Amino acid sequence: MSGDLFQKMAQSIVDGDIETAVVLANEAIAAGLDPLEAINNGFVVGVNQVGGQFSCGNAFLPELVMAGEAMKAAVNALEPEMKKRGSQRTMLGKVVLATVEGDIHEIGKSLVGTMLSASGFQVYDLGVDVPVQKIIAKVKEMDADLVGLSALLTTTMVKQKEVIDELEKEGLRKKVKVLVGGAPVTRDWVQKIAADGFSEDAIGAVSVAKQLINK
Ligand code: B1M
Repeated sequence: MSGDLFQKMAQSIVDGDIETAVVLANEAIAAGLDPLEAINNGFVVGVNQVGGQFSCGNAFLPELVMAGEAMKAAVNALEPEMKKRGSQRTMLGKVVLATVEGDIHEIGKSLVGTMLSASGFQVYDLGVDVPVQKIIAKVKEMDADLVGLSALLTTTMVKQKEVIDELEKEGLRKKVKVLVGGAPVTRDWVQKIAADGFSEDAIGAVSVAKQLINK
């Protein structure tokens, strides 16, 4: 039963069909499915398919855009349920989250933000295409414990390093932990830029964030 639903979810993203994606997301909630399972086994399968087609020239920007919009709508529909399931009372720490400058990919970053807040972190999400200085200013304003930086492009990953360099310059590096992620981010890269933590997905991001601030 859920196999069939997952397949339909993936197809709704491939078709860029926002309405169907939202209907299927709500069906998953009504059936008591774990929203993250719906995302990972259903919708993400579709978005990866479109990404693969795009990279080999069999799909074009409008298809990528529509798949992204449908994916965003599905994740938005599932978000309240994710928060409900993960709701916690204690405040674990303050997080400033952003997709780095030059990069407008927001779905993975927002998913990480949702999971962090559902797990008890106070998250300030600056959105996408965020300049280094804006991130640093927010860290200071919030007296943040952790900065989360998402980058989906090989060309924008370098901005993660720029944020780390700037934290160093401002004398904040020892106090503020840096968690990085996004499809092109590898362990080698994490070592190279001396980030504190890395995760391949949103669930992992929560446990790494907890470890980093000793919670
Ligand atoms: Co773009 N795009 N895109 N795109 N896009 C990719 C990333 C790409 C791999 C597609 C491809 O060619 N196969 C490719 C990058 C190639 C590269 O650099 N190596 C690419 C390209 C080239 C581009 C453009 C340059 C295309 C163009 O204009 N010619 C352009 C760039 C625009 C810009 O940013 N300046 C572009 C634009 C777009 C859209 C706007 C159309 C749309 C985004 C819509 C939106 O976000 N609102 C889009 C989409 C949808 C994709 C793909 C298909 C899907 C991304 C996604 O949402 N995945 C993507 C291919 C792919 O990844 N399969 C692709 C689902 C999401 C849940 O996963 O974001 O990986 P993800 O997040 C995961 C993990 O990575 C991790 O946890 C998340 C949850 O599990 N994670 C973190 C992410 N951030 C984290 C932070 C953490 C920890 C973990 O700590 C802080």
